[in-house]
Amino acid sequence: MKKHSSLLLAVAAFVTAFFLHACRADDRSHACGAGIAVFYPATFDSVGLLPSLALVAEPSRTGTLPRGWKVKPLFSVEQGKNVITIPVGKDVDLYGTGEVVGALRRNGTSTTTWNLDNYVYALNEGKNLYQSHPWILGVRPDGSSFGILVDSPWRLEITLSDTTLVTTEGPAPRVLVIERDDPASVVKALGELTGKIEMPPLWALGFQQSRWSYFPDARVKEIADEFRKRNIPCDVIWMDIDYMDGFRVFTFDPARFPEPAALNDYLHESDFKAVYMIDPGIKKDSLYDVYRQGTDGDHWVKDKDGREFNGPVWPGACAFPDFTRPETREWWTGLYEDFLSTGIDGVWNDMNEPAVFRVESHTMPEDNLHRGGGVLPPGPHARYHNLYGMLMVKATREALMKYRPGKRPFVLSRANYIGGQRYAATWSGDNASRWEHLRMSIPMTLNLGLSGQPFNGADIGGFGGSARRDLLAHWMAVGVYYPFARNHSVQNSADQEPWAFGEEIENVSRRAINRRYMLLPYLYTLFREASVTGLPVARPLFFADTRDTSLRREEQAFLLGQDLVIVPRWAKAPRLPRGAWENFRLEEDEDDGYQPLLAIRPGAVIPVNKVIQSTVEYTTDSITLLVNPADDGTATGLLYDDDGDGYGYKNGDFALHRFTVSRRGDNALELDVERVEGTRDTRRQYRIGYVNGGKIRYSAWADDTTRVFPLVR
Ligand code: MIG
Repeated sequence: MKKHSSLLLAVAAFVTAFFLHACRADDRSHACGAGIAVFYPATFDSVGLLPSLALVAEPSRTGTLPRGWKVKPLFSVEQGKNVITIPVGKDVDLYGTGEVVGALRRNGTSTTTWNLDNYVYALNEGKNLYQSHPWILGVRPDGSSFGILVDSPWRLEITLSDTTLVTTEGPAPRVLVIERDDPASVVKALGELTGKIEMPPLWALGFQQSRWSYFPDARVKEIADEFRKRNIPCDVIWMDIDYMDGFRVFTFDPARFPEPAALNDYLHESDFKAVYMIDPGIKKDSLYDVYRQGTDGDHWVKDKDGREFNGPVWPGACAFPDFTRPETREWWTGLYEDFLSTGIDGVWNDMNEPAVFRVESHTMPEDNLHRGGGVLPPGPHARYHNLYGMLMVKATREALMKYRPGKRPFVLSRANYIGGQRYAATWSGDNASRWEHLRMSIPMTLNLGLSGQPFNGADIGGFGGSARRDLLAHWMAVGVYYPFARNHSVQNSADQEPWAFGEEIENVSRRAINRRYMLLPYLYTLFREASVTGLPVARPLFFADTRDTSLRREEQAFLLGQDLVIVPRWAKAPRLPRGAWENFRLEEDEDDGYQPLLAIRPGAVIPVNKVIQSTVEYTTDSITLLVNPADDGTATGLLYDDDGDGYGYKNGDFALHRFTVSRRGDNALELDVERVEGTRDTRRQYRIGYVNGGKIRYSAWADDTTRVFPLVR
C-alpha cells in the first residue's frame, strides 16, 4: 500500500517535472506547506534524484510562492557543473551541514557531502566525514530563521557565506526552503520533512562502555564485573569486530566467543545490554554461508561491466550487498534472525560509507552499478554512495523489529544521510584522543542535532591514540551529556575505562556518570520531545535567547533541552544567556574540579532521580523537582514516563506530567501536577529542590496528593 503510494508520487513528480521543463524557472517554484517552498532547476532530472530518501513524503503543491519570499536559490551551469547560488543576506549566522569539524557557526566554511571513512578526520581537511546532511540553518540578527535543504544524495560542495554556493557534478537538485520566526521552529519543520527518531529503548540512554575490542568473552565479563564492583553505573557493553570468526559478519570466533548466548545471558544477569558490530563487507569465501547465499541470491553490487565488485576490507576481499534492492534488504534482514537469537540487544553498523581499503577514494568506484528496485531506479554508485549506509541501517532496523518483536530497536550507524535519524543513532566516527577533539565534539553534536539527528555523541576519551589521565577525566565529565554517551577507543591504545587511571579519575568518572543517571528523567523526556517534534536534545546556547547575537558563536557551553546549561570546566569566557539562571550541583560531595557547571533556567522545573547502577533499576517512583522560579515566582517543567521499552506508549501507556510550581513565601513552594498526555497511572512521591544562590534547599518527600512543600533544609 505504502510502496504503491510512493511509487505513484514518484511517477507524479516525474510527470510534473517533465511538464515544468518547458516553463520558466519561477513557475517551477511553489509553496509546499506554510512557510515552506520548493525550487526546481530548469533541468530537473527526476530519475537521478527521485524518490527523495531524505523526505518522508513528496512535497505537495499548496500554492504559489508567497510574495516577498526572502531566500531564493538561483540555478546555473558553470564549467559543466550544476551550481546553486543562494543569497542569504548579510549578518546571517549559518549552522548545520551535519557532521562537520571546526566551529559551530559555519560562515566561511565549505563542506562536501560524500560519506568518507575519515580516520581522526585527517583526510580532505575534514571537509567530509562519515555522514551527509545537505542542510543549512540560517539565523538572522532578529532571531528569524530559515532552513535550506538541497534534496540530493549526490556529492555536493557547500560553501557557506552571505552568498551561499552549492556545486555538484550530479544532476541539478531541487531545493526546499523553510521560513520561520526562530531557529527551533525551523528544526521542527525539518523534522516534519525528513522524519524524527522513534523512541529509543531507555537503556540506550544509559552510559556505555566499548573498545576495539574486548576479547575473549572472559574479558567482556571482567569489564562488566568491574563496573558493578566499583559502583559505576553502566548499561551497555559493546562487541567490536574481534568477536567474529575471521571478520566474517554474523559469525562468532569459536575460540574467543564459543558461546555467545551464554555471554549475553551473563551480561543480562548483571543488568547489561550487549551490542554487536556488523559491517557491510562480506568475505569472498566460497565456504562462508553468507557469501554463498549472497552469490546465489545475486545480492552484490556490480562493477561497471556488471561483474561482482570486490574490494578489500577487514576480512580481505569482500563483496558488498546492494542495499538499493528490496530483495537484498530483505535477505539482509533475514541474516539477523539466528544472530539476534543469541540474545543480542542492539546492532552497530560500521564501515558503511562503504569503506574500502587500499584505494585512494577509500570507497568503491563511482561507476559501480546499483540495480535498485521498487521505487528506486538503477544507478551508479555516485548516485547511491551517500545512501548506502542509510539503506543498510533501514534493513538492520527492520531485523530488530522483526526478530525481537515488542522491543524497541537500537541501531548505531557510522554512515548516514539526512533523514537517517529515522533508522539509527550515530556517533562521530574516529575522533582522536586530543584536547582539540574534545572541544570540537560539542559543536559537532550541536550541528548534527540542528541537522535532524539528535541521537548522537562522540567517542568519550577519544578513539585514535591514547587518552592521558587529565583528558579522560575532562572527557568523561562532559561526555555524559552527549545524547549518546559511550566510551570507546582504538585497538592497542592505552586502557581508558573509568578506572584506568586510578582512584581520582575513577571518582571523577563515577560522579559524572551518576549525574547522567540522576538526570535521566529529564533526558528521557527530551528524547520523547525529539521523537515528537524533531527538536535536538543537545542545543546551541543561542536557543536560550535567539535575539542575543552574542550567543551565536558560543560552542563550549551548550543546552540540554531548554532548561539546563552545561558549562565545561575548560570553557574560556563562555557567553551565557541573560537572566537569572542558577548554578547548582547534583552531588553531595566536594567539587572535584572536572564536573561541568550546571545551570537551570529561570522558570524551569527539572525532574531528577536517585543514582542507579543501570536503567534496569529505573523507576520514577521518587522524583526530586529542581526548581528555579522566575521573577513572578513560578516555574514549570515536564516529565515523560513509560515502560522504557516496547510499544505500549503508542497505545497511550505513558504519562506526560506537567509540574507547575509557585513560591509560597520564603520557605515553601506549592506544586501542581497535571497529566497532560497519556493514560498511564502513576503514583509517586516528590520532593522539591529549590535552587537559589548556588545551593539547593530541599523539602521533605511527600506523596502526589500534597500541594504545599515546606523547605526543611
Ligand atoms: O577500520 O571495528 O569507527 O569505532 O572500533 C576500523 C573497528 C573499523 C571503525 C570504527 C571504530 C571501530 C573500528 N572500525
